Amino acid sequence: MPAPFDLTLYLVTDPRLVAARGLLATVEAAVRGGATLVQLRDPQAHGRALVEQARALKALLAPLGIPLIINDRVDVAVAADADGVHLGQDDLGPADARALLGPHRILGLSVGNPAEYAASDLSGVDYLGVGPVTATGTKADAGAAIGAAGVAAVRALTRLPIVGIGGIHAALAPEVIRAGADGVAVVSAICAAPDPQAAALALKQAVTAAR
Ligand code: TZP
Ligand code: MG
Repeated sequence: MPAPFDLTLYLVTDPRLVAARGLLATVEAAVRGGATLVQLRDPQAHGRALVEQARALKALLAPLGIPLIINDRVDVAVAADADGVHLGQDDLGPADARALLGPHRILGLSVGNPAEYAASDLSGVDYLGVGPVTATGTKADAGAAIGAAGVAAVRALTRLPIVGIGGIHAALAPEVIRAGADGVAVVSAICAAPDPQAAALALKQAVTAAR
């Protein structure tokens, strides 16, 4: 079992959206604003560059007690000694990932809708990313938006912790929480914000108030 983790405000990074401010500065601001978990996501990056970025992020986050999750890449997570991995439906299967990660790292899985949940192998999965909740410009192949009702439908099927993702901003966060999500995951609402710390704070407050 991994150590307990907090899905309240889950920052997912995007290389284009953090380019101007920088990856570390953006993540640092988000954490100051209240982000509770960070995922390094850069689907185009080569393994070597990702490991370097993961090590730098870990050095920033570990002293703060914020877990670092790596998108897709089990090898990168192990190499950089990250806290976990987030898998899509086409990545390594959860059982294979768990075997490579060992028992203590966090394993997340993306689920696009209730049917996809039902068809998923959930062995070794610690939490679900559910969405896109609403339209997102960040991930081209994110699939159809399921709304808060879609989050509620997955919530009804599982006891796993759930984080809503896709097009979420502070005004939408309460609805996602009321649908049964344990937290919200965002890319652009923080990475593209003029003030990522203030954006994170607003999201955190919206989630906390909705509980
Ligand atoms: N997975 C499902 S939607 C999405 C990912 C990575 C992108 C979410 O980005 P944004 O900017 O918060 O809509
Ligand atoms: Mg993926």
